[in-house]
Amino acid sequence: MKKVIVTGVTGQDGSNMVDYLLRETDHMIIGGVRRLSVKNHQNIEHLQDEDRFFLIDLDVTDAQNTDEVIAEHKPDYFINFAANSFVGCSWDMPEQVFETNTLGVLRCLESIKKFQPNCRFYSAGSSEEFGNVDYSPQDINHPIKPRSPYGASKAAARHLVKVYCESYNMFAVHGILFNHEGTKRGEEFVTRKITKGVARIHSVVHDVDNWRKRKSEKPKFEPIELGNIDSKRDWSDSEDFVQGVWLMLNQDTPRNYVLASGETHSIREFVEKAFKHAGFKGFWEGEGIDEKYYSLDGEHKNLLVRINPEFYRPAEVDLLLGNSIPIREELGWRPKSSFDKLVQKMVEFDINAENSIKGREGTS
Ligand code: NDP
Ligand code: GDR
Repeated sequence: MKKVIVTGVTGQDGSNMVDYLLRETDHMIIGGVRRLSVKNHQNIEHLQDEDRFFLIDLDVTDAQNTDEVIAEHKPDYFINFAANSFVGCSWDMPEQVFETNTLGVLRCLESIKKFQPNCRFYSAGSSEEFGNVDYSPQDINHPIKPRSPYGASKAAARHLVKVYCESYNMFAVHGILFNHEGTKRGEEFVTRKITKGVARIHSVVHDVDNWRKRKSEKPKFEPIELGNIDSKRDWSDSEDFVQGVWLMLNQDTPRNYVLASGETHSIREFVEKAFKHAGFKGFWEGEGIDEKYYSLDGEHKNLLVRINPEFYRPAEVDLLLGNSIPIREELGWRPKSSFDKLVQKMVEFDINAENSIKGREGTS
């Protein structure tokens, strides 16, 4: 039985990758988790009774740990999703970001080189490496021009992967993945922040309808606060991307590919679509930091979204749009989702989650 080590399994992609591998292969899957004071295993709770999945301690900031794990388990594949993946905080803790995202990759490559040189390695690259883009859509040959410590950390990792492939004849790929989301997405990322906010507001407004029938006072809700709503991203579903990662790891010779939807949408469009899926008819008013998104409740305007400059970044990536034609044509990658389906799935999931919390509170 082949063995696959996946790091970052408590996060979005790692947990989706494990689900995919359990479904599509008969390999043994080893999930790497780092020690935290409070366990955050909600994304892998459903795997507790899986015979072909177990957890090990693996912190990529510790070389002794990566050495021991590779020497003991001798994996056939090592998929490294471990990272500080939040661009926004990378200006506040650049060293920690490089420690995990760049030196973490270096430690994995070194341990594989020493103890299991035939192991196939995946490094989680990012469209943030392109940063200040020269042309659209961006393909794998686009110049590396990061705009954040996070983007720079991933770009450096990409160079390391290339150096190890060329120097030691290792099989290592650094896929360039554009934004991908889903129901396991962290709540600090803009899509999930919006869909959770929409669900929260939906739940209050839904209650208003009930209370209005009982002629009691209208409850209030806080609007969602966002930063730059004009930046554009190429969003996909993480569940589609894990298949692309696996295809990259199973090509004959290691080659990096871009995974992307080939569509770009602004944060503003995401807001509009998310509220629409929750049954709100919204409209924008004002400009710049005074711009606001409202819905109409009879004569009364409900404030749904406002701008908070606290969420602006020191430097922004204004536009991302990826060209994934090569992996579709050469490796047969076939994403199933779409922007519309993705937003709908996230909004419905978060509304159902709000409703079940409310249901539990109602019965307790
Ligand atoms: P998440 O933030 O959801 O997951 C990151 C994972 O890394 C978590 O499980 C986290 O564990 C783990 N981790 C953090 N530090 C360490 C460490 N020192 N040792 C071991 N594990 C650690 O990210 P995603 O799933 O969204 O992304 C996966 C990878 O893909 C990341 O490398 C990200 O940078 C990259 N990427 C993501 C894109 C996206 O749009 N999602 C696009 C392009 C690249 P813990 O729970 O303990 O914090
Ligand atoms: P990104 O994702 O930086 O593209 O990195 P994020 O969702 O954080 O931001 C996307 C865009 O939305 C703007 N924005 C806000 N962002 C956040 N988080 N919170 C806000 O309130 C807000 N308001 C506006 C941002 O300025 C930005 O333009 C993601 C991560 O998954 C990386 O790990 C990955 O490498 C890249 O995608 C590709």
